[in-house]
Amino acid sequence: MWGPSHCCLILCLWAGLDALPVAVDKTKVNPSVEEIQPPKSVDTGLHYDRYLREVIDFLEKDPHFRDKLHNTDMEDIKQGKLAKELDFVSHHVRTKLDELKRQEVNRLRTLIKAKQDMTGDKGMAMDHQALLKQFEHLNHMNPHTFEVEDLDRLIKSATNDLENFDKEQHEEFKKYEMMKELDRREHLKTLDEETRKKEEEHYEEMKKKHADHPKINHPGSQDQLKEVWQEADGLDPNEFDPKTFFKLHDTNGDGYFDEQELEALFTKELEKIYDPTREEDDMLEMEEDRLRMREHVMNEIDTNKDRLVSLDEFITATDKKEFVEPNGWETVDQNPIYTEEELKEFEEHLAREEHDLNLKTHDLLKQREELERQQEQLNAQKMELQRAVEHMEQLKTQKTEPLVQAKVPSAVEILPGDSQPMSQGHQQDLPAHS
Ligand SMILES: [Ca+2]
Ligand SMILES: [Ca+2]
Repeated sequence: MWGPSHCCLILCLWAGLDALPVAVDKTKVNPSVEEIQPPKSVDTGLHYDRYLREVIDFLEKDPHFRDKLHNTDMEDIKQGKLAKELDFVSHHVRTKLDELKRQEVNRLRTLIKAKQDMTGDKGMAMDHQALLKQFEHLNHMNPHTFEVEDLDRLIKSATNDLENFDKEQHEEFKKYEMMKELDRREHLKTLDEETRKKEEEHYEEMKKKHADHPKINHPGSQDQLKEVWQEADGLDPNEFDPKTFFKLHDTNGDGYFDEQELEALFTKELEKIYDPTREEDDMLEMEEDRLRMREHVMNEIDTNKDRLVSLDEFITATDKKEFVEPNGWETVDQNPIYTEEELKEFEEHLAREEHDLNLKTHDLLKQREELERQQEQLNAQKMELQRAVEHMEQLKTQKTEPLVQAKVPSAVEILPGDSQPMSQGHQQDLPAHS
């Protein structure tokens, strides 16, 4: 999709997009071997992914803008210098961007509407303008045209969100590990003395088994890359050449190592530690190790901080002393991820959440009881009403029967010596009907 003249921003954003790992299904205990390969992402996970991609696509079509992108460095881009160049792009591109923005605003409106429908606020008047404020990747005050501010906001939101992505991944992983440990401890409590001892022993044994693996090379070091060169590429280690190596592993041929291409380089290393068929290896820990390796190498090599490794940056790194004589590398399991204190805090946090949930459930149950009570009352009222209607109908028939009889007086009424006095009404009615 991208030509050879990729600019820094597009590469940076695009690399960020491509490098984002697909969320791993934590319920899968034994992922297949293919899953060890770095995941190919189709989506950034940013909710405005499509809008972002389309805007970048169209801007790349404008020669002036593309040219400016080449000559603006990442810091200036982040400062908003690039966004100003939007004023010079062709009318055709601007019109298209306006259209994209209108579509995006409409999408956001639909989102807001759907959310309101779900939460049951249907009847309430919607203040779209106010609700649109929560979306920072465009200027909601002007929903019709795509302006400098829109591009500025889009760049800032995307770089910011993508930078935070790794941080969130680490936090998620930490939570996962703490949860795992809490579950294990809870489970131990349910066992009798003897079984518990056995479980504890098994746990320690698995830990030892996991820790027993070949030496891990420092990510990005000559030893590490040489192993890839020899084992994955099938080349002679004595002929290792950084430039050739770079070309071989710049898979999409754009002249840069993006995050995904870097992560792919660590697969050999990770396979030394993790095997999806072994009980003692947790594949989520492998993903954390992969992320840590990539972050480390990116930090060391990517000197202009555009989240990409250019050939120049790579060659400079291979000239350093550390490339040949690196320090050791510690994997996730070699350092505690959380302290006992943090675990306790997390447990309390979970307890609070559970408590809140219980309170909510209690409230809901009470509401249901109240509704049921009201329903019963309504049913009772309905019955009452029905009875009243029946009674009235009875009265009506009782009232009309004597009238019908009045036309032909019954024998009882004309019998002499009848002790039954006739009702007032009958006395008055009779002459009228006779
Ligand atoms: Ca590349
Ligand atoms: Ca770079």
